[in-house]
Amino acid sequence: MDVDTCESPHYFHREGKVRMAMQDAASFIPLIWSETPSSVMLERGRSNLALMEERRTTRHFSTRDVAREVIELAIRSASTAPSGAHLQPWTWVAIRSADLQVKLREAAEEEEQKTYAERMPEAWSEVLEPLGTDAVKPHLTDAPWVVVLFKQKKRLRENGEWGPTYYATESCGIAAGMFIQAVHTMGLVTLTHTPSPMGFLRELLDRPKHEEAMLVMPVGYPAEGAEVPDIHRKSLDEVAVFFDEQA
Ligand code: IYR
Repeated sequence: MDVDTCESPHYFHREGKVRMAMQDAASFIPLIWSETPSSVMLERGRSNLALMEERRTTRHFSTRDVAREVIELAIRSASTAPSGAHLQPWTWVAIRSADLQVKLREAAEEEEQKTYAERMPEAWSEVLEPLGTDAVKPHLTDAPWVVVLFKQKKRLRENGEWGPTYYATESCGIAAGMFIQAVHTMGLVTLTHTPSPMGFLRELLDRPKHEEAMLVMPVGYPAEGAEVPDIHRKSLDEVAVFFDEQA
């Protein structure tokens, strides 16, 4: 998938001329870009890696409040993500409401209890067990904020008809990653929670039918004494293959 090129109007060549193939094409402006010296490039890359290596998913959240602007900044950062045909097929529902968080937790736990007790095959539970996950979700009521990411499966066209969105799962996945990075950069923690099934979220949060909940992310400070599983990340050799003529 090349979501970035989808942001450009599609061009085609005919009789030596380049023509627009799309109606209402966006106009073009110069790319704002200035060269980063290679020493600075590496320095930034290394410090970004060091920062991201410190990111951990914890299940233990403090009830300490977080300013709304922090959440707005994370959502705005995430929403700079590339997306299929630049349709930006996401809706972020940000919740700081004890009442709604209790409702959300109760509904999520109800589904999760069935999942953990009845729906989860052994091949799944054996990989979850070391991570200590279970159907009890205190982080949904402890964290000051819960952000729910909805994927827009359709869009309303100018002619009033519904059309599809494209690569919406990939687009929202990229945006979620950027949200997680923004939260971590600001010194807070989040947890990617995927209640399954999560259809109840559409009704609870009053979202339209063409939107589908994808991720539930409590955001806040870690609790004092918060713990994380003692797990390690794969090395570069384990995750990457290079075809590099200069090596
Ligand atoms: N949705 C459940 C189960 C779960 C599944 C995976 I894959 C995880 O990495 C963690 C949990 C839950 O949120 O508990």
